Order: sequence, then structure tokens, then C-alpha cells
Amino acid sequence: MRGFQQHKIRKIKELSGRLWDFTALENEEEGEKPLGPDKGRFLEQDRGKSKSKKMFVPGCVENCPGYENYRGKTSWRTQFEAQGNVRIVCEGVSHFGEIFVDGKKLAKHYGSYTAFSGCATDLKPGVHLLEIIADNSFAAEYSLDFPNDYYSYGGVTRDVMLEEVPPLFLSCIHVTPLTKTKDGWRIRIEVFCRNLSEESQFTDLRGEIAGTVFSAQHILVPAAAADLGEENFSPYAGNLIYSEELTIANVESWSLENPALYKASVELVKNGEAFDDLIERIGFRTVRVDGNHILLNGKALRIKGFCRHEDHPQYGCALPESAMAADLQLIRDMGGNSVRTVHYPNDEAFLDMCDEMGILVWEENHARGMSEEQMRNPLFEAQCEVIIREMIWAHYNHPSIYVWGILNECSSDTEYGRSCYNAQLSLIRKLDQSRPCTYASCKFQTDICQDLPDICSWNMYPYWYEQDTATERLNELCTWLKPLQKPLLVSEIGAGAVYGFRSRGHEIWSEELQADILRNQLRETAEFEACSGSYIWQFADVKVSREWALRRPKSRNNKGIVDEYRRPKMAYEVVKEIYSGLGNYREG
Ligand code: ADA
Repeated sequence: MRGFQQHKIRKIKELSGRLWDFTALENEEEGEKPLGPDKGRFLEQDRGKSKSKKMFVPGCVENCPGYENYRGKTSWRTQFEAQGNVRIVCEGVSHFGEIFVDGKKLAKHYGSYTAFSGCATDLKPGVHLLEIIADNSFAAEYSLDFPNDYYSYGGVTRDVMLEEVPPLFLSCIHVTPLTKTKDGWRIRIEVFCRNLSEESQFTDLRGEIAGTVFSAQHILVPAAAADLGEENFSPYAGNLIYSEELTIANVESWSLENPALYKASVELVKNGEAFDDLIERIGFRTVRVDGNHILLNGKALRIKGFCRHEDHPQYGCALPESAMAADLQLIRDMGGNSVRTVHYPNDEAFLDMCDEMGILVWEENHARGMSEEQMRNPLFEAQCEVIIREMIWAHYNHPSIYVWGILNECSSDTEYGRSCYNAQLSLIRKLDQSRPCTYASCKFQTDICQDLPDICSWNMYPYWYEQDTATERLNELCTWLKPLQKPLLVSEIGAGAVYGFRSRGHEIWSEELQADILRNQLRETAEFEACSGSYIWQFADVKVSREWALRRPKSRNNKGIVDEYRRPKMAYEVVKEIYSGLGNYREG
């Protein structure tokens, strides 16, 4: 659910926020037992033998007692009352999802962290059955999901909405702030819509952005509009029906200090009557890079950031909005001004809160630590591309998102890897020219892709994995990258600690040692003039896959400044003191 009302005309209903019937479709006995490292496979002949349980949606399979280690297909069912054309929008199903209404398959989708939808046409008035099949298996056809240094949960992990749509309906509005002039903010608006019928249709359009109105008559939407190829299941995909530059007077710019937000609303109109509408929320601001600066409305940003996974012991990746807000409050309390959404696109509700709180977001596609061999999975490039498109389509209007990221710590040191980085960064630039793009690398001088992004970003662990000081690391990078004249960001910095492990000797995994290391890392990074800021790895401790747990005490990546229950470690006060003492902008 968005942080604001999106429709006054279109009827929408939330189907999440309640209990659904949940059934494991694989062997239940296996599902209910903790798996040994050699287990994890379910027997085909036992499929469908489990009984149905009640589960809250959004929810993760792993949060259902007895299913903590479940991998495989699950069925999630609920009923709804509607008639005519309905669209079911799933904000996130992990990893692979299918939507069925009254037994008919409407959509299938791979990618846990982006929305997809299916339309059922001409439903009879009455009660209908919605079933979502989710599959969290690790399999070659899911190229981005494998045992990793975070946990890939399964289930219907984000909200589900029901929309009653006319045959021709709005799928998305994109507003691009171009420049601030003496008369107001110059923007470009683009409107996309979708035609479910088999005939082309005419429509009129009217809209308003912060008091400035616009309209167009007699727009032809071809029948073929329903067939959008690989983007067919994105709720945002559609045909461009209107594109215009406008000047919006009397509005304030969006900034960290004053996150001013406005509405952009559009209606489709026939014979003077509006029959569909869509409201978006926007902010007026520009992001540019200039030399080694990242400029927000022309001012050089200083990033005081946190990497944050969507993870919580009680909710898995399906954090309720109150828990998301609580995380942002802690980040704010520590003096943070930015979040990096490691390592996938985030829940829209979280992004809405960042817009409202004036917290900058680095949003990235789904990919962590992939070797060249993994990137050579024949599905890898196509699956990344779809996720990038879906992420940008969906999140384009968020003023808080200031940079798009891709392929964290993948093979940016090989020629094949370079071709993937190049293709993905080019795709981002095609879809969005209003923001810079980057990727977080750990390959240092073996990286052969640094000419490709707008911002050079480095994951580094001085005093922890690495023996050098942060200053030494940054000096080395700066000397090497100087000819490129690009901004430099530290995209990860940090150290591990087990909550509650105190040690006079500042031993490894102690809170004392983590606090010492963070103090040095953050001070040195802040003092390094050529650097635009840092992202602490990481905000909170997160669960990791079994395969990673031997390296991770308590099966957690415990570099969190707070533990998994958000209890502060000693480093909390260190980070707070350093981040709070720095402004949002670099001097000069
Ligand atoms: C990498 C990676 C993170 C995490 C981190 C660590 O830089 O990007 O996902 O694994 O290292 O804790 O070692």
C-alpha cells in the first residue's frame, strides 16, 4: 500500500493484510523438519499431501512454524468479490510466482523484489478464488537466487491489491524534473496506458500537477497495446499516450531538509466523463554529477549512509510498515541521510517513507557476488534486464532515489563480466536519463569496468578483512581513478560483532572491536576530501543461508550496528557521533 491515495475513480481493494490459506505443495514431512546440509529436496510423489494452514499475507514461508527451512512450491489462497475486469497486483512473490483466478493462470513472474500483475476479464458478479503459487527453490532457472550472504525467503512477501479496471486503463505516469527556472520547475510528464480489449480505442486525457492543468483529446490507443512482450506482467508497463514539457509554478524543491512532495494526477476521459485515474507523488529536484561531486539541486552531497537488507527475525523479508518506519527512525537518529537497498529493489512503502523523510536512496537490481560462471547462466542477462526495467518503471518518481546500482561485487574483472555491466548500465541510461548509475565493486585494480558508471563505488573493509587503513585504500583508489574525474563513494565499510559479546581485550566479534574499527573507518573516510561519503555495512544483523553460516556466528551476517532485533551495539553511539557531526553537503 502506498503512502498516499492513488485512485479516486478506480476501485481498489487490498487483499493482503489478512490471513490466507497456505499449503506447502512439496513433501510436508520434509518441510517441517530442520534440514541437514545434505537435505533440501522433496519427493515428487508426496506433492500436495500437506494440509492447509492459515498464514498472514504478506508473509514468508519460513515464518510458519515447522517451515523454517522449506524450499519449494507453496500455494496461497484467498477469495474476493468483484465483477468485470480485475487486475491482481502482487508487489512481491519470492522467488517465482504465478497468479490464478478461478483456476485460470493470469501471470507468471520471476524476481522476488519487483511487482507483477495479471488481468482477468469479464468476471461474473460474485465470489472468486485467487491462488498464488510461490516457489523459493534454488534452481538453475532462477539465476539470481542461490545460497548467499543474506537469506532468500519464500512466499507472498509483499502486498497484494485487487483493482477493478476498465478495458482501457492507466498503467503509469512518469514525471521528470528537468530544471528550476524563474517561473517554476520545468518538468516532463509521460503517461502510459494499457488496452485490454481487442480493438483500438480513443480516449481524452486530463491531468493536474500541483495546480497546473493539462489535457489532450482524441488519443488513439492500439489494440496491440495489451501485448507488451516480456514486460507483459509489469503493472506499470503500457503504451506511451502523452508526453509533454510543462512549467509548474509555486512549488518548493525537494531536499533532505525540506522533502516537499506534490501530487501528479491523470484521468482518462470519454464524452467529458472520467473513467479511470492514477495519482502519483513527486518531488522537484535534480541529481547530477560534476567532477568528483554528486549534486542534489546543485549542492555537493555528503552521503552518510547505511546498507539495509529487508530482514527481521519475526517477519523475514516481509517487514510490516511500522517496522520499516522504526528502521528509518534509527537511521535518522544515528545521523544517517541515505540507505542503500542491498541487494535488490525495495518495498515501495519503504521508498515512500524515504521520500517523506528526506532520506536519499541508492536502489539496486538483484545480484550479489556472482562469479563469471554464474553470470554465464543463459537466463542471467534476460532476468537482470527484466528486473531493471520493472524497478525503474515502478520507482521512477521517487525523489529520494538519487542513483541506480547494479551487480554488487560481480565479475567486473573479466571481459564477459564487462559486457554484462555495459549492457545493464546502458539499459538504465535508456530508461532514465535523470539519475546517475553505479555499481559496488570489490575488485580494486583488477576491475576493468570503472569507465562505465557515473560514480565509482567501492566496498572496503579496512582493519577487518583488509590490513590497510581506510586512508591508504582511498589514496590508492584515487590515484588510480583520477583520470576518470568521477565521484567516489564508499559503498560498504564495516566490521562484525556479536550483540552482547563484550571483551576487555577487544577480541574479534566483540562490540568493542567493532566500535573501534567503525570509528577509524568513518573518521578517515569523512576526512578524505575526494570522497562523497560512505555506506556502513550494515544497518542490522541479517540471517544468512546455511551454506554461509560457518563463516557467520549465529548464522547472521553480524556487521549490523544494531542486531537483528534492532538492539544497539556499542558502535551505535560511535556512528551517531560521527555522522551527526557531519553536514549533508561537502564544502567548497
Ligand atoms: C560484501 C557484500 C555484502 C556482504 C559483505 C560482508 O561486500 O557486498 O553482501 O557479504 O561483503 O559482510 O562480507
